[in-house]
Amino acid sequence: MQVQFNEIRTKVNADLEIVSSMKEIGDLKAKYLGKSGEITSLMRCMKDLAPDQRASYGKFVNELKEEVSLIIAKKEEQVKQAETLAKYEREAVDITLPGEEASVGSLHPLNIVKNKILDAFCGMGFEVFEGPEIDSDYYCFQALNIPKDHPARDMQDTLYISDNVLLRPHTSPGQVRTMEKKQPPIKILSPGRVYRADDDASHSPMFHQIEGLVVDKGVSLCDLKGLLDEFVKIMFDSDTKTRFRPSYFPFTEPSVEVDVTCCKCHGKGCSLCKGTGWIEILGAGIVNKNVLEMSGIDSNVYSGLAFGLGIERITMIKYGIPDIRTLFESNVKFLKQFNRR
Ligand code: FA5
Repeated sequence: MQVQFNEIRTKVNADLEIVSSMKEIGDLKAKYLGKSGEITSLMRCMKDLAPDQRASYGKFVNELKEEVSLIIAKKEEQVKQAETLAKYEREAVDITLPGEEASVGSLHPLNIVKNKILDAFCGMGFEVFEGPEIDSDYYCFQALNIPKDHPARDMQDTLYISDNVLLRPHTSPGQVRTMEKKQPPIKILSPGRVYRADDDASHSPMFHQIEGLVVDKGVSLCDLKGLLDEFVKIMFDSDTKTRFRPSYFPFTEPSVEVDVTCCKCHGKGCSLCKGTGWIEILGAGIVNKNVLEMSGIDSNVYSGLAFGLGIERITMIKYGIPDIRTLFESNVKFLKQFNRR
């Protein structure tokens, strides 16, 4: 009996020499201590022994069982530690390595400038109203004091869908739609895409405008000048000046075109401003009384100012972009320059 027990001891020790994983420890436990393990089977043999031998046999088997359990548990602890250590080494991170930079997108320059313009005017109490891009002849022209066959229609190369439906050539219909819905005081901005049959380095068939409209009692050209002076100081440098030049728009009377001192040469004259020191940024004026009346506003009580600016034009001036088409080419190298990180 002792010989058999010693054989098992030797076998267990030999097996333990070569195990190196928790899985193998599990297999070893099953082999000796499991339901049909070798030591468990020894226990089962007890019933075949003579009654007087059973007690001492049982004692020996139990001692063997305890001994084997102990040495397996000891080895189990060692293997567990070794496995944990190996896992830590496998998962170790070298925190001295430089990090991998995630590539982050950025706003398109036109959106950066649009947001800046909206922020500037919203800070002065303007609300935003967006009109439709496909609009009627009435809103784009007639209600703006441009009847059918009026020569001023040639000022914009309009893209017609049918006789009365067109892609809006400017955001000025936003003035009419607002005045029809709202009585003064009115102070709105109407941004959006506009379309014209126009295509060269400074003109695009699709571009963006922002219309501004203020209607209240006693609104004058002085208010327009003050408002736009403040706007260009926010948009460009604080020493940027504005200049009003007489112009013509059927929906404003008087009408002006507004220039700012060139942001590249600060008024001295350079290639960007073609030597004049000034760059035109928008059209504006005092809302024509006919337009107020057609939209249901009493022109004897109220007056208004309006302006319309091109976002592409301001973006090109601000960032020194010579060709408008660059803004629509989706060239990632160009667009990455506007990543503000
Ligand atoms: C107008 O569109 C008037 N509705 C503006 C206005 C509003 C005047 C309210 C008075 C009162 P104009 O056609 O000049 O005006 O266009 C305004 C601006 O749009 C221009 O200063 C220019 O910056 C921009 N613009 C005009 N055509 C194009 C084009 N094809 N591509 C890019 N920008 C353009």
